[in-house]
Amino acid sequence: MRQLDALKSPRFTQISTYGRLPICEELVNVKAVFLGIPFDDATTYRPGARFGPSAIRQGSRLLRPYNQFVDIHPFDTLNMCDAGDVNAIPGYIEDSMRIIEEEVSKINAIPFIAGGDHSITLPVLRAMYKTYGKVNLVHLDSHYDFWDSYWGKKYTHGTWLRRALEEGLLKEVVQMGIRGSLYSKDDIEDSKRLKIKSFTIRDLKYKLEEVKKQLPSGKTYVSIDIDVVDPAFAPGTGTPEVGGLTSFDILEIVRSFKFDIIGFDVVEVSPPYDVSEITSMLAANILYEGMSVLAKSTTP
Ligand SMILES: [Mn+2]
Repeated sequence: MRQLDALKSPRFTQISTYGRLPICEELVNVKAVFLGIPFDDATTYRPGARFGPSAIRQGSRLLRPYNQFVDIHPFDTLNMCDAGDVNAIPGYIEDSMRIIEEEVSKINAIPFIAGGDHSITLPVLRAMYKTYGKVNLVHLDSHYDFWDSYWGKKYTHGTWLRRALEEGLLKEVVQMGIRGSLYSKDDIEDSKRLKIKSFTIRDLKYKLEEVKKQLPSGKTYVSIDIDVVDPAFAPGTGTPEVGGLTSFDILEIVRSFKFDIIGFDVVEVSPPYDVSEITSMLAANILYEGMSVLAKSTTP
């Protein structure tokens, strides 16, 4: 109950000097936590996502307790707290992945994760597999992220999904928001071969309601690369692609989720490329909407 009391304390109703949530002291009756994974050594272009967690905490400080569109008090309902950051090791991808998997496995609550580059999702999915067996994945991104390797290397922020499929961690996979230039037409063929339901940005813009019907039901992990949002709304990221979702679009898509959320990440926020906290505030709000949908599903 300690986290709930902290949420009601005067210190918390004012703005915390850390993030929006009180720091976890003990995980009693805590249904969900915020967790930072400050790792960006698997990025292929602009770095900086290791500073995502601290910027997203800063971006969360303006969030108020009641979500009027979902009609829920997410922090209160889930008795949430901030579980701090995973101790990833700069420069050591495989070691960091092992540590991320271990740390996420230890948390007996649904994690809402701030990345970090997209490679962190692979060890998180390994941890999900340990707890739940195979899970569904809803992946919002401007990129496919199922390439086999980059520079001959298997673990990068563009290959995590291929590895997760090879390791048998996933059931249904639905991708949304794909756009931009590709390496070749093979990328499109690969999504069919890998049995992934891939929807482009045009699918989202022109037939969103049909796409929503393709979303899975049951236990589902959500992974959102902030670059699914247009760089005009989310400039602080490593591999921006023009012609994306608006900030309003992404919030509405998350609010429409009906499946059971077992984990949720927002990755690739790179604060050194951000302007006026626009990207980190958006990331904090996307996580808030995810928490709200989960909270709503736990109330009668
Ligand atoms: Mn991406």
